[in-house]
Amino acid sequence: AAAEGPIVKPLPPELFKPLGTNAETRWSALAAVGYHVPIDRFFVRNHTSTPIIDSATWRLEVSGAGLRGGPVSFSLRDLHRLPSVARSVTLECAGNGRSYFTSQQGQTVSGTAWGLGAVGVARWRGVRLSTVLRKAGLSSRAVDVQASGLDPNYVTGGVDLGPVRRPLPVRKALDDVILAYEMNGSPLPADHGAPVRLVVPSWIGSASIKWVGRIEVSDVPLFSPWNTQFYRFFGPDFPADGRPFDRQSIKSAFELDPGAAFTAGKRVRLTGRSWSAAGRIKHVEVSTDGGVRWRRARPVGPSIDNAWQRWELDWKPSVGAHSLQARAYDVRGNSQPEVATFNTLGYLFDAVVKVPVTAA
Ligand code: MTE
Ligand code: MO
Repeated sequence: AAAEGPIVKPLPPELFKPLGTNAETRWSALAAVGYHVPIDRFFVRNHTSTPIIDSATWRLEVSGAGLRGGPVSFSLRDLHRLPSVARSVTLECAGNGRSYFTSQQGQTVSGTAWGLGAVGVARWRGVRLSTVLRKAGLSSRAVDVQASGLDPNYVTGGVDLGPVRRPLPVRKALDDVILAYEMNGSPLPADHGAPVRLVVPSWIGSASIKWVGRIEVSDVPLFSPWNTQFYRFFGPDFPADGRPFDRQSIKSAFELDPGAAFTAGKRVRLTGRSWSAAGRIKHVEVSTDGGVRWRRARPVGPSIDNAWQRWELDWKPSVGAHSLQARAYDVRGNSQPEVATFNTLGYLFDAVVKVPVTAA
């Protein structure tokens, strides 16, 4: 794997906000697109940088004491010959919405200061991880399954933490995880994990390991810094060594950027999307008066499990400053709270976001 830039694809400023080695999608860039987020505006979250991998020589090595035999290796062509599946699945960084802990709740958190643009739904095609594990000789002793990325090792505070990796319990690995080689009908692009990445539905984005080179199948529990040091809740409400989590939360976003300007007295169509890792979105409420009155938004298109629900609502703004809010309810009875649970690393912000807009 040759190292390239942090991100290889173009990042036009009207589509992305760059954040260090990452880029977040501008929500205004989703107003004009359909259910799936096109590759040219899908967010990128890189711990280090995007490697360029030759798919002709790339191999996936599956090994470990959770297999009946020795290591088994697959080429991309081998994977293409196995039965494929395609699913629309949300990929969302655990830190999505982190900046609102500070701007709405006045709390200090560390990590990339994402707005709401570290999320996207794409159509992923690939092979079920279960198919590959069974072909590799999965044994009944298997406990955890851990994919490692071929991107440069993550070095922080002078310590080399090794390749980006995180274990999955074998039960999840066999359930709905995909080894994806296509995104929205195209071969997986470099920045999103070419030639092959994991897509782990309902889990935080960090579990969906990009540029997979190796899968370890273990007969004992595995640990990595990506579930012992990061991606845990730390803070006054949690144990000293933090509380681990794996599932994403529930959120809503308007397809506009904070500070958007409208024409007073003229009807506008507000559009947005809501999503929940716990199940399909049931309905969405919108307030245009700072949370006093709430109206049901009209659903647009499908509400897909592990993906999102698009919605719209018409509004005639008066002159002045306004605060727009959207609140989603899923089929499991979850909804968005007024205040998100504080944790020092700023994960899983799920509260209703107040979006300032003006009309003149
Ligand atoms: N996989 C590898 N190998 N290296 C990474 O830095 N970042 C993870 C995950 N997979 C990462 C990775 C994180 S934190 C997220 S949120 C998603 O990839 C982002 O996927 P995307 O860049 O395709 O949007
Ligand atoms: Mo992430």
